[in-house]
This record gives sequence, structure tokens and C-alpha cells, in this order.
Amino acid sequence: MRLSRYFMPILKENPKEAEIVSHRLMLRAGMIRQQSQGIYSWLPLGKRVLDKVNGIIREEQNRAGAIELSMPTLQSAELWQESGRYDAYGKEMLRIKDRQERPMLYGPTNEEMVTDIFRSSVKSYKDLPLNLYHIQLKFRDEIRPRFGTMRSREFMMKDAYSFDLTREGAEHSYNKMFAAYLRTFDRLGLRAIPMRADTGPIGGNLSHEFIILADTGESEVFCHKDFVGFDIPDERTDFDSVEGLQAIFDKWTSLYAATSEMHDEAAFNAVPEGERLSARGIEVGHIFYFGTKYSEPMGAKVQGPDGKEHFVHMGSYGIGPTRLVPAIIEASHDDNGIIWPASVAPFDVVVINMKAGDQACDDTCELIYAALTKAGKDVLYDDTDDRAGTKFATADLIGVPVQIIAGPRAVANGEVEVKDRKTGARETMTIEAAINRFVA
Ligand code: P5A
Repeated sequence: MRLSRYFMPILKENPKEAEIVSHRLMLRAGMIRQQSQGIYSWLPLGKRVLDKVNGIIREEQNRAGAIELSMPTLQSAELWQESGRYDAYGKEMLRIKDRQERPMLYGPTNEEMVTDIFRSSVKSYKDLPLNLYHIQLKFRDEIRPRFGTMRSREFMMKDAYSFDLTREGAEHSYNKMFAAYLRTFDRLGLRAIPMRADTGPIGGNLSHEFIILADTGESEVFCHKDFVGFDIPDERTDFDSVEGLQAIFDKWTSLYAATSEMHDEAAFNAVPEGERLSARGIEVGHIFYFGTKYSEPMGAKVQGPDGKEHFVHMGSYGIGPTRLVPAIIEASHDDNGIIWPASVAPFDVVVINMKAGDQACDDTCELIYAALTKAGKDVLYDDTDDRAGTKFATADLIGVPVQIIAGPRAVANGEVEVKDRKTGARETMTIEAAINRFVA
């Protein structure tokens, strides 16, 4: 992508409305724009990061055996009347009427809708277990939307829904998502700790929130320090192994970890003082097992091996991609801007032409841009005629992991400078060596 033809509206000044660093940097880097309170557009740079985050979420959901579909944002009130949640959900639900005066709503979650899909076609235990997920916008009319896309009214959610014949089966499904979440957050460069949590309007009694420790987090959390160093389930994890996944779950729930709603002061005080962590955190995921809470009132049942009908045991599993992007920034930035983990960076590399219009600089940059693009890299080429200082500031602000800097003096020697955004280390090398670093 040539910066001169891209749309990346950088702000020079610090936006006054932003209270936390991620919100400030997302606005300054031209990633998002607020359209009305708690409702955001994702501008091209932000959209690239969001897509990469969703790509990782999708890969790990698929690895764990979940199947992607797409459900609508608008739902009929009837479904929610069946489950009994239409009245219970309260003011957070945006209720609308269509032209025939039929009550509709903008979905805050999809338990009812997916249960309807399930009951319409699955009739036998032989079709279980089943886990269906989508990545879709949701709307919750939050009392206090704030911190940009961290807590917005319209937001994106990956929501998965599992269906099993028995409670034991449902626990295995829960453990699959538990392990998939550990892997997902790790690949996003984050350390998320599963904590016992309140189930709120989703229901059930088994539930974990995945929390990232951060001073700006909205949740107050309490846990054992050792979680920070626990191993993440690796790529070879067998998601069909009931014992293997139970062992992962048991290990990751063996020490104290709870959000403030579930906090047990006495149990926490039993943890040796030096090992207690009492901190603030950001909830980036939340998983639930709620048994037959929706399947019973909505009549979602299958024929079991005993020939009888059984209401299915269900769970639901949410991740907030539009919250994850600012959470990653909270965990990874410096005074100059964002520092993206390579896995979600909007571009792999930025090529900075220090003197656009200078034949040698232009030729060198074009050569590198073409070679890296051909090698399948996402390359941003700063071909604008801004001052060098502005270009450096922009490259640091948007946090691309590697900068290749081509200035007249180095180029005259057949060389460029390669800068690592995270460490700030700069290295002069031949043009060929700079290319090979990515192509090899
Ligand atoms: C689980 C999937 C649910 O809604 N139903 C389907 C269950 N869970 S939840 O905890 O309420 O939300 C899941 C995740 O969505 C993100 N999230 C938000 N992100 C941004 N702004 C919001 N207002 C918001 N509300 C929820 C969080 O990451 C949460 O863990």
C-alpha cells in the first residue's frame, strides 16, 4: 500500500476526549472514528488489525472443532419471549419496530437464535456434539460506554454455542473453548487469566472470564501470581481427548482467581501473601455453561441412545474483538505510539522514502516494495513528500514492527537502515540483505 494513496487520517494533537492511552492512540493513528455515542467506524488501518485479530480467533475456533456460520444482527422479539429473556433483559436491549409494527431487537447476544436453528434441524444424539459460532456485531445500550471501542454500544463479538446430550459432554465442550481461548489470547501477544465469574443475564453456574491485567481495566480482580508464568496448550493439543483437556482445565483452575463479584476474601487470604495479586483487569472473553436454560423453554431436544427425548445441554463462549484491539495497545505501546505484536500488525513492514523525488531513493524503495509484496508481505510504502521527522513519527505511532529507511546517503552505498519498532535498534545493511530478511 502506497501511503500517498491510502486513507490514514493521523491526528497531530492529543484528542481531549480520550481518557486512556489505547483510545488516544487509536484516534491519533486514524484507526477509528466515533459516529455517535459508543458507535464507531473502523477506518482502514483499524480494520486491518481487527481482521487479523478475527483471523486468529477463527483459526483457533476451527482448530477446537467449532463451525462458523453467520446469524443476523436484527432479531424477532418472539424468540426472546419464548426463552423468557425479552422482559428480563432490560434497558440494555435496543428494541425496534418494523413497518408492520412487529417488535424486533438489535441482538445483544444469540443464545435464542442459535437454539432456534438447532431445534429446526438436529433431532438425534448422533449429530452431537455440535458447536456453532459467528463473528458479528452486537448492540448493548450500555449506561456508560467509554474508552473508545473498549466499552462501546455497538461492538463485535465472536460468539460460539455448544450443544451436547449430557452434562459430561457439555463439560468437554466447555474445556475445548477454555483451551482454545488460552491459545487465542497467547497468539495475540496477551496473557489472559481465566477467573471464576458471575453469569449475569446469560445464566448458568459455571463460568470463567478471561482477564488481562491492566491498570486501566474496569474489573477488579484477585489471583495467584503463578498464573502469569503458566504454559499455554500447544499446537498439538488433542481437542478430542477428554482427559487431556480436563488436565488443562484443572491446571488453569488449580489456584485462586476470581473477579470482584465472585471474590472470596477468606480463600484469597489463604494464598501466601507474596503470591497474591490484586489488580485491575480487562475482560476480553467470557465462557458459560448453562445446561438446559434455553433448550427447555424453547424445546431443543434430541433422541438419545435410549430412544427417549432429551433437552440438550448448552454453553456459550464470547470474545470481544473490538475490545481486544485496544487491550493489545494497553499492553504494548511506548511514548511514541503503538507497538503491534507481529501477529496482528496492520502491516508487516513500512518502507520509508526519506527523499521522495530523488531518483536513487525512489528506485530503491520501489525495488524493496515490489520484492516484499511479491513475497506475500503486507507492506506500507511511505512515498509521501512529508519531512523525514514526520515520517518517522508516523511510522512509530502506527506501530508497524519493522521500518526500512531509505535515505540518500545510505542508498548511494547500496544500503538502507532497518529499525525494530519495539527495541528501537537500527542496523545498516545492503538492500539485498534487507529484502532477504523477509523473503528467506
Ligand atoms: C457468550 C457468547 C455473552 O454475551 N453470549 C454469547 C455470551 N457473554 S458476555 O460476557 O456478555 O460478552 C462476551 C464478550 O464480549 C465483549 N463485550 C464487549 N466489548 C465491547 N464493548 C462492550 N460493550 C462489550 N460487552 C461485551 C467482552 O469481551 C465479553 O467478554
